[in-house]
Amino acid sequence: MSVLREPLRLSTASGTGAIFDHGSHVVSWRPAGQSEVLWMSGTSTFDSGTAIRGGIPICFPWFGSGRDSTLIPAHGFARLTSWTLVDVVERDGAVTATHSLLDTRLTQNAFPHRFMAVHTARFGEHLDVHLSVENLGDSEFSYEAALHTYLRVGDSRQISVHGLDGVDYIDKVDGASLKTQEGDLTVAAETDRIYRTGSGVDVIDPVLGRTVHVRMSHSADTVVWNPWITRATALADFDDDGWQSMVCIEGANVLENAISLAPGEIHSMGYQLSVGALA
Ligand code: TA6
Repeated sequence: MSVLREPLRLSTASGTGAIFDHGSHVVSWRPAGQSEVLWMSGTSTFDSGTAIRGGIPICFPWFGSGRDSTLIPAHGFARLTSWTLVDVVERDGAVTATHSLLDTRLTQNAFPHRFMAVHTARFGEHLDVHLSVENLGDSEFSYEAALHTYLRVGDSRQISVHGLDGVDYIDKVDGASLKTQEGDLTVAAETDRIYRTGSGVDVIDPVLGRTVHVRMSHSADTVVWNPWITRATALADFDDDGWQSMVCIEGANVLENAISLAPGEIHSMGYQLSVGALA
């Protein structure tokens, strides 16, 4: 295990961002004129053996402990692996960092398939993230994936998440029971839900006086997580009071929405953040 070097810090007139090769993990995005949009834990470890707590972890090729709840490490190996920086390109006022990850003998132990994953993060007026996976082998495989975004908010108890009304969700803090959202989502207890939609949400934040627009492409699920008091305290790398200033809004393809890829096929999922006035 070794300590991670500094992230790649990127800056244009439209904003700044930062990304580690470890996990191809975005840890900062600050559009011009705004405060930081992503939440980072003050107690996150930055070493090669653990996942960074905050920013945008990439969960791949499974989510949590996988579809049969047996897999380790949690959320797959992608966030624990150093990706290869392919290039950094500045264009039209934004800068894009591209990383790739190929299967290795080590990944094949856990996930016996040949693949190439490519992650692009475009830092500009918007933050645009894409994760594509190509099947390089000669038989079909399936995988789960999530862009597990930690959003920084003024006070999680005062936000409302708009865009999920009428959507079915799996409530992981209530025995994975299936429920239907009524109205906007507010956070008033531990929240860990898989909403069966990828149509995007708006996070209305009266304390920071802004709305964060979350848009997704080719994601069938939206995961919403806030650990609340007890879980936050139990997690060593999570600030005890960190639950007050974050909410995870994740674009995902999990459980029966896992992606199947035939040989040579590619699937690409996208996630975009932009900041607007308080709705
Ligand atoms: O996305 C929500 C979730 O799967 C929760 O169940 C919670 O455990 C969280 O991710 C964090 O997982 P981690 O492995 O990073 O501690």
